[in-house]
Amino acid sequence: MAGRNTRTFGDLEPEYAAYADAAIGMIPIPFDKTTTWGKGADKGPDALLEASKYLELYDMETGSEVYKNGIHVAGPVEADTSEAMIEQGEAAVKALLADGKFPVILGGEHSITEGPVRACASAYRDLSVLHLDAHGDRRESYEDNPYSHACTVHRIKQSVENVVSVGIRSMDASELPSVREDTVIYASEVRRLATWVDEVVDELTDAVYVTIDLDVFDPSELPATGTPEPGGLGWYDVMGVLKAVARKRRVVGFDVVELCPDGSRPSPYLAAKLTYTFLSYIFASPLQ
Ligand SMILES: [Mn+2]
Repeated sequence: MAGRNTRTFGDLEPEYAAYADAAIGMIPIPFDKTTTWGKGADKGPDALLEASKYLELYDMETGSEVYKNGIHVAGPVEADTSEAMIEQGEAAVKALLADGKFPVILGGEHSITEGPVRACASAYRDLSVLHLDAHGDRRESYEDNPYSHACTVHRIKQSVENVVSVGIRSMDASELPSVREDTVIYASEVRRLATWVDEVVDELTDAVYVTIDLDVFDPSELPATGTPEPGGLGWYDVMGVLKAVARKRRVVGFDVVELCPDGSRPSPYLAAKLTYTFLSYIFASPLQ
């Protein structure tokens, strides 16, 4: 709609998008400094928000309209260095939590996850992180950079003990000790284990932060990401595990990262629908 501030989610009317009454706060972190192949994750938040204008705001599965809780999109975190971006991301999420709002962070490359996880780890004791990704992300350093998007899980394990990874199908040999410490459901296991969703839920503590690297999806469903990997999960796989976690655990925040817009509509729309549907699951849960 011409003239409307583009930084809203779902093209919401001001009464649902204003900060004061919104239960949900979205923070764009359009950061892309360390990605190694396809560049453009800094364009992810705007593409997701633009696509969100075309969502139908009634969620059929839960029979709910989660937008009525209010969804405010904050000004973006803009930083030139990884250190500054992580600090500002942590501060922005802490401010939302202090105001009692549910944080949703829109990336950006995967390294944006560290600040929000730190903020949630200081707010919730015994926090788990559920990590959806094609990649292990457990390198200690990549291309001589410890802040690389390939190091995210290694870094967040400094503030959170329990990380559960789902969808992994590409990693470096140096990551083996780290994946052996954690619960990892590989993409191949999603295909063949009927019980994988229960296993994921069982391994999570009560409070859970979820980080969703969109390359967890098969590139046939979501091609617009910087480092696509074949053999990925489908929409119903991802939404199935998110629904179970929303119902059985307390989700305290989540991020959606590594959308690298390629000019087509399906990927940004999938990212927007994923964000909205997950919020519908979370807010329909009696635990919320
Ligand atoms: Mn990845």
